[in-house]
Amino acid sequence: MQTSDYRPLDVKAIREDFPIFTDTSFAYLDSAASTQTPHPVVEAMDAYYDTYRSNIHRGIYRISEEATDQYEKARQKVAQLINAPRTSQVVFTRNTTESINLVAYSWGSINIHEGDEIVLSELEHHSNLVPWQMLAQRTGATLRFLEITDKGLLDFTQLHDILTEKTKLVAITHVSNVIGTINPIQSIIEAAHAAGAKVMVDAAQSIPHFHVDVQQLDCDFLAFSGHKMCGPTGVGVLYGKLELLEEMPPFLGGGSMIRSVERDISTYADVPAKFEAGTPSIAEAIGLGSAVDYITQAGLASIHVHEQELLKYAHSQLQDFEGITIYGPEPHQKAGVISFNLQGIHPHDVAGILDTHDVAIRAGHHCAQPLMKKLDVIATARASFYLYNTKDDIDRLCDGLRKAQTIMIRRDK
Ligand code: C6P
Repeated sequence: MQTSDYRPLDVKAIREDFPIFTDTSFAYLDSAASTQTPHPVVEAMDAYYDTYRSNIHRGIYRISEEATDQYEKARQKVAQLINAPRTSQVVFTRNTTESINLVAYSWGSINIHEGDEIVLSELEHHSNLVPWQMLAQRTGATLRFLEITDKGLLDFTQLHDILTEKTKLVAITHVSNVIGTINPIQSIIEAAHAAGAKVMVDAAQSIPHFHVDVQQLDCDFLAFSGHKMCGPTGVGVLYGKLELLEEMPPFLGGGSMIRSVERDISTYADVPAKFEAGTPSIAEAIGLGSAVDYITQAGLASIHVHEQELLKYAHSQLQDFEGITIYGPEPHQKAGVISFNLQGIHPHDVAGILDTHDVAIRAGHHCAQPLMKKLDVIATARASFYLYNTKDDIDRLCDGLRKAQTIMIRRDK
């Protein structure tokens, strides 16, 4: 994790970039689901719609060339953000889910066979589980799971036993969206490679929060979503090693992904176009490029340190609540997420009462039902932080929780 660009965040100035925070009483604590959008990102998309809206990679006229140029610049910005060796290794998709499905269908169709094993962890979001279940069902491969300890950390002692010559892929989250655990991804990648397996990193909850360098990690694939990093919905990223992307068959067929088309057969374009069939999310990709500028200017090291402070503060405030269970590891072992339950109150009630207090959190299974089972709960309440959150937001969360306990305990009597 680089700290070279660290300087304290000017959170007051940052909040002014987000029109939604003009309402100063609103505590938005659900950025792990989707972040808010700063004004420069909306402006970048507005500029496309107002001044050069057109399709890309096909129009021989000025505004189409401008649109193509801005779309490709966004790709360059994303490549720089993750330190991809080449810009062409960045494929625009709709979201993390689509990126993972792309790999499961395309790479999986030529590399996974009956008897092969795919290693996942108990922390996975359904997006990094269901596509591999579907692949296993199609091919006769088997899924194996790295378990977590009582503290919510991966049980590293299992890693070397679970990785065998049968392991073809390790598909693992960098950061748990439920309990925030930051996995030791570099060590996992090294161990997987030593066993001859490829690694797919679900970086949906890491890329927005700290520096991730794909060359340093040496991961084979990495996926993330624009809407969790101040960008718009409808655009995501798949990074892949060039030789893997080149050998993979297309995922979707149609316009833009071809080199030539005959009546019965086609040849395909080079990467990334091979994986970007049809008209892509143009404004959204341009917006994502602007979001990359935004979080880079704030500084990813600064964002990480700020979130760590908020997490420590949240832990210190929440742990005093009667009947609270906080899930997952200590603040320094996780990214900006805190999951908890209050004894005797369903997390949906907690979230509903907090909403009447102008505090937005998420409650539910967080698209991680196997993890809920492991934690022996049906749901949790989850507060998550980003660069615009303050300790005041956490104080409001605590006030709302006190209110929830008062209401629900009174009702129970
Ligand atoms: N997690 C949350 O509230 P999409 O929906 O494709 O943009 O992202 C899917 C996804 C994949 N992996 C992880 C680790 C994630 O956290 C998410 C999205 C949101 O936790 C919405 S369920």
